[in-house]
Amino acid sequence: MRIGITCYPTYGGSGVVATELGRFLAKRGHTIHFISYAVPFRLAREFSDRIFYHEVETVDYPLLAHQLYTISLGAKMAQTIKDAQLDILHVHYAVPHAISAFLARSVLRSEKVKIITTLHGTDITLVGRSPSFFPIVRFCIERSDAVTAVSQWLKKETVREFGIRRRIRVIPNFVDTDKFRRGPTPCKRSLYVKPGEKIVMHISNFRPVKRLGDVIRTFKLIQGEVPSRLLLIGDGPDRDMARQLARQLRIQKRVVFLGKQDCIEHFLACADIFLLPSESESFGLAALEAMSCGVPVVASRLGGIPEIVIDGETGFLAEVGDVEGMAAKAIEILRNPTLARQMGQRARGLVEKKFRADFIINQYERLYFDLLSKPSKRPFTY
Ligand code: GMT
Repeated sequence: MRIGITCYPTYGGSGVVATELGRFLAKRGHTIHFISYAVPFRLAREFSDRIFYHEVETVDYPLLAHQLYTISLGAKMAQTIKDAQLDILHVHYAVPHAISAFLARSVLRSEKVKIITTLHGTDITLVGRSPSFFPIVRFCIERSDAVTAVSQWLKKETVREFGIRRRIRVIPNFVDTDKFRRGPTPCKRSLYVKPGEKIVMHISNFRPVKRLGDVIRTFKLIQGEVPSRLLLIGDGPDRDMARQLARQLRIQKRVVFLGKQDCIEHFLACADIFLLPSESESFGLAALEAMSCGVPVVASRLGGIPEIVIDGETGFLAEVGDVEGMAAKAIEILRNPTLARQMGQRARGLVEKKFRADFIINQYERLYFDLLSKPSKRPFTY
């Protein structure tokens, strides 16, 4: 198949999932055309003669106060559908990608290319829900040939918020279990901790929704009981607040800010515990990546997280903002090597069973083949 993929190319779970999907599909012999404004970051070091990248050009003109990305993307999609004879155009994150895809197909006046929209979370729960976007997002969900959501929770939210009646398939996110595992990646604990100290880790885009302050406060309690250091990977608006808080709590020497990192598997393979105290999370890809590396996760009980972190089995869940509860659970794991090992093994086992790449890629591939085998329901009617 000739498959177009559009995603946000910078750091973020939806871009990671879209890029990995493209990589794995290319390995299966499909031709992949990424359409975006930059090379997706996990693709930058990849070579494949089956993967192409089409850069969206924006128009700069004094009259245009705002960049017309939705239109520019639609134009590039239309051109790529035509030139590369795409069978499938799979967009990740509805806003504005699904809108641009619809525009592209309308311009071409053809329903030959099938549009698949994968909902990732805030495209529904935050951006898509805003009153001005709501009707257009609902329209695009309804007009896509197929819609998938990354968790059962997100599917329910979409149906509830948008009153959607059409079918939404749940295809969860996945992880490359060969890359994300304890064994092969160099684990340089000595770079960050002294012998006997534990590594507590958090990876995110440091936006308020991730509750970085809770990560710091939880760690303050943990390090009071268990010799440990907190490794923070990522960057974003709450970085300075987190530094300041660490100073205020007098733990700044125990908190290491590692900034944005491309090869997070190298770090996760060293971690003893992963914290994800978010106040909204449709899935929580970073938690899945940690689990794939055999790391127990302590996280908020909300959104799609309970679909991957099984409370008491692969980690622990607590209510949002329950810093004491999360710290107590983390301390319980860190003090008990047997529990930590068992939870890590079960986490890895769950990922291998339900979230490994080949298993999920099969589901997307089957969906594409299904759509292509069915004739268009209606003649062109826009
Ligand atoms: O948080 C965002 O808005 C970014 C977005 C993304 O593009 O990565 O994250 C969402 O999609 C991820 C990949 O499916 C999920 O793992 C995240 O849970 C989800 N974020 C939220 O729901 C807040």
